[in-house]
Amino acid sequence: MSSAKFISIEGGEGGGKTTNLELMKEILSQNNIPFIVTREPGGTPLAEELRALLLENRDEKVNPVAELLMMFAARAQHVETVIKPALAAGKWVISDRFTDASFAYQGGGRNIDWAMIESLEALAIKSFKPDKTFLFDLDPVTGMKRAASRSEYDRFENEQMDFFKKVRQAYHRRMDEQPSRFILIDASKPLDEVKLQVKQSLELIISSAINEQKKEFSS
Ligand code: Z5A
Repeated sequence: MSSAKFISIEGGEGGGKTTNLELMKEILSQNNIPFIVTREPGGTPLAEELRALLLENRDEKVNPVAELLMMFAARAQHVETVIKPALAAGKWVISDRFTDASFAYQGGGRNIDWAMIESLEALAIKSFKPDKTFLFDLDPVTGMKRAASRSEYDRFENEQMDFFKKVRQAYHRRMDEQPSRFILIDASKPLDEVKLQVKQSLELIISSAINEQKKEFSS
């Protein structure tokens, strides 16, 4: 059995996912761990097309359930054609967002019933989950200030502050429901401190994976 791990990174706007993803790649490379980096929505040609449809600003109001179904359509394709094959080949997978984002944005932000998302999760991906999830937690007012340096906002970034507050609460609800999977990162701290916490947490995951593998070999 492969001891490759599936790690997702989550959080609201400007929390530093992209910035810390680079650090995670460096640490895995230094430890000679084979890995792929992917993202949601997206990660396959079909899912990237769905991403473009989902993120672009449009005049037509997008129905929240239609949005949720598209997120899961992209995810089903992503899991079966990219994530599971990589793990089976012994490669670690780091995904910039995964199912927790659907609970946070569509459940929290768009008020879709939690149980409905759980049913869809079971149907689309059989509740397949990351081994560990880094949650970059940040007050959305600060997050939006950080993100403000970007030239154009996509359809999600154009939402109101109340939406982002609900997204943050929903991420916390998800973490409270599955505490052992989550690593909470206080993204309000200076970047050096955030990076140190990410480094220490990822190194722990790596050392426990190495121990798991040693046990498998010796049994
Ligand atoms: N979405 C959804 O609704 N449902 C779903 O199921 C899924 C997704 C999967 C695409 O996400 C959108 O899809 C997303 C949710 C929705 N929309 N939103 N919003 P995305 O991940 O592609 O886009 P994003 O959320 O906008 O992420 P981002 O732009 O990549 O942000 P980030 O990675 O968290 O931030 P960053 O680029 O690393 O940092 C922002 C700036 O802050 C940058 O200048 C950094 O240098 C700075 N920074 C970072 N950390 C610090 C600290 N600690 N101190 C000071 N400055 C910092």
